[in-house]
Amino acid sequence: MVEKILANLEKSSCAVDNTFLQAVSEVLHSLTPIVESDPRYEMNGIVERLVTPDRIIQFKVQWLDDQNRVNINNGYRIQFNNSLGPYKGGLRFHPSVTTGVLKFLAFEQIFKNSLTGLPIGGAKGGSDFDPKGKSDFEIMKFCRAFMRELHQYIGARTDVPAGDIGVGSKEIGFLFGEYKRISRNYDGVLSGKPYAFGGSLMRPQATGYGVVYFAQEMLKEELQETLDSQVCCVSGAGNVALHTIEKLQFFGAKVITCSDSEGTIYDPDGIKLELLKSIKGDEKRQSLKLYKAKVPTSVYTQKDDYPEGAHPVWSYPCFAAFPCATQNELTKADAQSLIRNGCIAVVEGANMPTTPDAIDLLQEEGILFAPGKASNAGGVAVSEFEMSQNASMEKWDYDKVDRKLDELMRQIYKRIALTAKEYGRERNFVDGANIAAFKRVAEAMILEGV
Ligand code: NDP
Ligand code: 2IT
Repeated sequence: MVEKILANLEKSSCAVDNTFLQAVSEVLHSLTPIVESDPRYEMNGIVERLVTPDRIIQFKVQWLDDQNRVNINNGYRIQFNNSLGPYKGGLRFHPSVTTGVLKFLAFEQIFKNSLTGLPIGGAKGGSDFDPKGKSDFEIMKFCRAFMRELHQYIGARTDVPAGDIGVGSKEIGFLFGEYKRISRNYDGVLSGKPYAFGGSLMRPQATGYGVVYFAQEMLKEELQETLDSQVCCVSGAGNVALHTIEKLQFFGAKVITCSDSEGTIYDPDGIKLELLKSIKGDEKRQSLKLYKAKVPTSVYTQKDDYPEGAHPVWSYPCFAAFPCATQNELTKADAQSLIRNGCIAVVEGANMPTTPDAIDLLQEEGILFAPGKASNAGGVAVSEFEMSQNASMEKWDYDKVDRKLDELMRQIYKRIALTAKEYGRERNFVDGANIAAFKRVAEAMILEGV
């Protein structure tokens, strides 16, 4: 049945849907045994319903740049599934954004949100707008124009967007300001807001910290290992990467790499986080060349000089690797390089950063592999905590959010490890995550009827 659904989907899809088909294919292959073991899933059309978005919203965003020239971008919101709660998921502003990319991200979000155990459905949105190189004023004008269209589709109990690539608390602040002006509602319609007006403490840190809490639990339970004194490689230099590096360093690890879309830094003495933050933090989005200029002993490799098919960020001996930039950034060649260099765990901070053939290879070689929908779920979980605080007009302190995040990441690890074991797939955390997430969503879909 699963093969038939996948074939139908492939037939009805176009080239921009590649990443969506990749995500669906991985999930459906994990689900084959469970779907075929329970006739209720077929009777209720659960798999077909689950791979079809509830709605795809597309709109035009027109705005004036600093020279008063007219600019036009596409805006999107994909509301994929709200069986477990209001649609929830980030907004991505990046030139590579298409409906295909957002469908993959929204589909993955359903499963991630299910794994948190919290009442949130799956969605994603964004635009092909590129915030890089734009003035704050231009970003503000774009965000206002984007929200003029988006506001009618979202609401604190309907759909709650947040950040993703190219969208941090600066952009969320501008978007929230415009929503408030239009609706006159001061409700939690977006998460990841600045702390000054309803944001949760620790939301900026949550995804990266959660990744490391997950890694710590997995390493302890599976290998009786800790991160202390271990060498780690991280890719990316944005929100998720910076906070992953911060927490890894807190636990005593030595992080030797980071990257952006233009190049890679290798610092054998360990990444200087304060310097990196001064270049990349708070949506500054400057070049990593500035890091090399300040740390002459580091190595900067420009993208044009990368070897064919392999990324230098994964070419150094390390204990664990944390891909935190973007989808399909860690290929089979990179996996081979990590294995050769003694890596024992790959923990995804980004969404689907590892290609399917790389995952297969890592798993065959017994490397612990944590899929992003489990290991990066801390961001959306703290978003849900922010929704809770906004709804009850409360403010939780830093320690409370941190404790709850740590506990939640441990629970996700336990849930997927147990599920994998239960279905005879011990240590296959991809199958464990997909099956555990599916069961919760499918049950809700059956109970609510068609
Ligand atoms: P940011 O925009 O803060 O940072 C993205 C980083 O990845 C930047 O260093 C960027 O480089 C690099 N990057 C982006 N696109 C590419 C590309 N095509 N090739 C190479 N490098 C690229 O985003 P986040 O840190 O928020 O997001 C990173 C990943 O984590 C994404 O996959 C996102 O979906 C996922 N994620 C984010 C969450 C969050 O809470 N923010 C939650 C869960 C997952 P440059 O600066 O040059 O553009
Ligand atoms: O991919 C993700 O989980 C996010 N970008 C965060 C989503 C959210 O609603 O906080």
